[in-house]
Amino acid sequence: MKSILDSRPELAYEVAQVAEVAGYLWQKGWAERNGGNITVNVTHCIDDEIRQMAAISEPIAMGQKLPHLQGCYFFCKGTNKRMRDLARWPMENGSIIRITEDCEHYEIIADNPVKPTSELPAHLAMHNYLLGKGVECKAALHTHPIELVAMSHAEKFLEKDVLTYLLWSMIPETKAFCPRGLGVVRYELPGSQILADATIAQLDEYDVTLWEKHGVCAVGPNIMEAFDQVDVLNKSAQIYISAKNMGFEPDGMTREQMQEMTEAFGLPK
Ligand code: 2HA
Ligand code: ZN
Repeated sequence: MKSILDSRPELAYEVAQVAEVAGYLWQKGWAERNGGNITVNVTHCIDDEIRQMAAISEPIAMGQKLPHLQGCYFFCKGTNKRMRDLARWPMENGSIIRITEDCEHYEIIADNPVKPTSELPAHLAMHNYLLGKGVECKAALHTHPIELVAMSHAEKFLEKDVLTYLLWSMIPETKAFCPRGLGVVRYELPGSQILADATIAQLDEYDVTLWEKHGVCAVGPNIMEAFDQVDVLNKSAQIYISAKNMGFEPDGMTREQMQEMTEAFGLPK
């Protein structure tokens, strides 16, 4: 079948990166059934021929005006599609959408009329917010990492920055590779505008936000880096839980060790 990716190596590369990450999410057990979603801003790969392409769907309302997304293009996982299928057949389980001139609608342009993810309001609101601030974050990822979600069921871990400091102290690399820590959004209905608004409120401080009793939402310059931040945080959660399973509360790195590492790596305080 003809694909928009044919003879467009840059666009094909972006989609291949999404497919690779989708496979990791499935292998990690973070993507049961249709769980999780990915959107990537691919506007930098779009040529004049694509700009002229007719839409293959009606314009679909986004439910909000997102002015910084005017004329942008996104690759989106399809709603109700499985990550494990996205890994193998990305263009059958996702689609490329164009934001229309009024910034209130999108239309699907290729390859198939696959309707985007149910968390599109949160994803597009995040892309809009970051573009408005001039932050170079092209990818947004939502997934259900087991240990982080488990920890979100305890009230004591949901206080601001409690989990950030606990997870940073489990292994030095966590702060090095997730230097802005982990924000927290209290439980809201999946796919809702309230969840989207609460998530963008975290973006000034954090790249990764924990959705209570649900999952995480991460942004990054590309999909691999968004995935890496969640992977690093969840690894720390696994170390914490392993220690608890052995019957003790892990000591964590000391304040002095954290301080030494923060200075050596030139990280924010
Ligand atoms: O896409 O994970 O939160 C399915 C979900 C919704
Ligand atoms: Zn979810």
